[in-house]
Amino acid sequence: MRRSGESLDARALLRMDRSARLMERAVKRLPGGVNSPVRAFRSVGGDPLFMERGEGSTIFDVDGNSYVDYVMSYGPLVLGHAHPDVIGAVERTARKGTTFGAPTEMEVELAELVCEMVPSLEMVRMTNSGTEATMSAIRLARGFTGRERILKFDGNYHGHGDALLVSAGSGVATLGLPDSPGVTKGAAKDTAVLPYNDLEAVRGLFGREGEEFAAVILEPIAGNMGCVPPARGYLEGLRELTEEYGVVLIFDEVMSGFRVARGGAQERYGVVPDLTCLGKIIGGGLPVGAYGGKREIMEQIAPSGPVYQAGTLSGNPLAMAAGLVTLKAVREPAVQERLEDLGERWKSGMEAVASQGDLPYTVNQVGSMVSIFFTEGPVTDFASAARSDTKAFKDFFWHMLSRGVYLAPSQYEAGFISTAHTDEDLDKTFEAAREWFAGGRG
Ligand code: KE4
Repeated sequence: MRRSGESLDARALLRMDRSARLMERAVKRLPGGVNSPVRAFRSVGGDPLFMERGEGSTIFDVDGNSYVDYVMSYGPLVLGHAHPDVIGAVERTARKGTTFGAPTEMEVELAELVCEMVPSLEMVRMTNSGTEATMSAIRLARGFTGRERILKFDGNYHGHGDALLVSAGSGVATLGLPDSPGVTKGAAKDTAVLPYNDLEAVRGLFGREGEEFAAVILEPIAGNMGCVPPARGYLEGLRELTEEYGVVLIFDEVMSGFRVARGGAQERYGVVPDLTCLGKIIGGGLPVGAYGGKREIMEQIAPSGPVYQAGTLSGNPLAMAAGLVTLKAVREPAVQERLEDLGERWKSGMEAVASQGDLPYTVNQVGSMVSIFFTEGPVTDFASAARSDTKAFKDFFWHMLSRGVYLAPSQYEAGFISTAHTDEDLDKTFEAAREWFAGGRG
């Protein structure tokens, strides 16, 4: 049987000295050496790789190692790294100036395009991150309804806004910090948390206290406990309950938006929320978030209404240019079909090799969002995801990395496939995984 120390052997196969030297410097000036916690490899051990460049589906670290990349910056790079059309648009735009603090035509163009693509959007406001989008949507829902309480779901992550950093998924779950220090009782007291995919729990809460709630916010396809699809009827049920109690339904599609259908999960499942939060793909790799929805709600946002929200670089030309190129590409049916096909092939190929091993596994996939969990299925919520054998995941992660396949360094992150991923990339992935499963551990 393979020992848990196996990953040390796998690590030994990687030349990492430049990364190691950079990490020594980084930790002196950056908390944990990184600008976002999940990048620090804390849940898989060891130090992170420092990356030099990306090209298509491949990422290259500073020691000259290359990898098939399934992190893809945690979702934005749906067309792959350094897509020539995106880079060209950013270069051309930058030559005319990078920011003006004044409206520009491209902001109108991107707003029109996003409203054309996403069923719930009549109006939209650009921000600089998904966190800004969700925290603004929450404030807007509270301002619009005059109510204060919000409902979120365990294992869902909506960025690091105080009201939403309560039993979050993603980095917080990975770090095992159910509630971050610094989030005050006052900020958290109005946030209720229920298990994901449990409609009866919502029905019960709302039956007792529904009129107190301003909003329900959820990932319509969860990606921050690993990839977990909505249970049949779950989204429809939430739509009915929120309508019954006058609660704003917010889909956080920062991850699923434009990826699982051109109009995101709301198009895929045919359930239209009142507000939608977007990020990642909408910026094509540059910092963009957005929130939008029904006109009567969005017109409450300053300066047309009293709910304040602002941002120096919101809608900046470089991000708009990258977003426009990216969304014009992903709105094409052929692109969506390719993403769907790649995701399905990844699932079936990974299941085929995992079935050769003796470790329990579950592969979840929606479009080009994928995850393998080392636990008996089904994985339908955070409790079932958290039953995964994270030691096995750690071992798997380092084995795959040493074979040139870069998975997210956490069981609780989804994998992302881009249009740049090839048959060779998938074959390399399956071959590396086959080796691990056949090694007696998996
Ligand atoms: P940002 O503030 O990181 O742009 O977006 C926050 C956010 C909001 N909603 C959802 C559904 C998200 O997945 C995210 C951010 N996702 C993580 C990955 N799980 C970003 C990676 C990181 O934190 O470094």
